[in-house]
Amino acid sequence: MNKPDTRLYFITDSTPYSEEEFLSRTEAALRGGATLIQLREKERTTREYLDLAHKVHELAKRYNVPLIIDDRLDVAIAEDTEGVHLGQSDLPIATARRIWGSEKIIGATAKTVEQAKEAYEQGADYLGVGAIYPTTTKVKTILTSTETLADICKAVPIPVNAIGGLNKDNIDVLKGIPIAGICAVSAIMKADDPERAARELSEAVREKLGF
Ligand code: TZP
Ligand code: MG
Repeated sequence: MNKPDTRLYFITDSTPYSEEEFLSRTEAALRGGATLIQLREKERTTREYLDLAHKVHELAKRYNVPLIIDDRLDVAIAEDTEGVHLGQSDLPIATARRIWGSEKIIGATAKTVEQAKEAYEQGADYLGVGAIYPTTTKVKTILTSTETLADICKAVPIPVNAIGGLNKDNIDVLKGIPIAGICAVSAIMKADDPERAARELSEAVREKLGF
């Protein structure tokens, strides 16, 4: 089992930015203390996704931060990233594990205890659970209660991350729930100063949630 450091899991959204601005914001997030990074692209061609994955991978390597590719095992394999993140309509976790082997990080989205247990049994290394709050990021999701989040943490022995609308001022609601970290897109990506935003979020997580 691979145990990535998911304390501050930064997920990208390149949508409104030029490539230069996107890469500069992404690097700022890495400088600010993101412990794990996911490249999340929904609109790009395979070739464009791969090209961007390569550029982000070069950056992430400099900061020793593992890169996870959202949705697309083929892109992850082609760039030889450290991992892939699969949702409920992507390749099954067991299939990805069979294809890519035991050394790579495979993450899964889970919104119920049943989905969480299934992903764990199929070989997922960590889970993303949410949305905890409504989000402005483009995503097909529903809200997940903090009770369900806590139940999922109890049900599986792998790291569980909370996701959805989280920022430094609203993570108190997660206190006492044994999550391994939080995921954030807009709180970092869309901040005036993404480096400071990542640093402050990382401090808030340490102070308020104790990790
Ligand atoms: N899955 C559930 S909520 C979400 C994803 C990918 C988006 C989270 O984005 P933000 O901007 O941190 O709310
Ligand atoms: Mg997906």
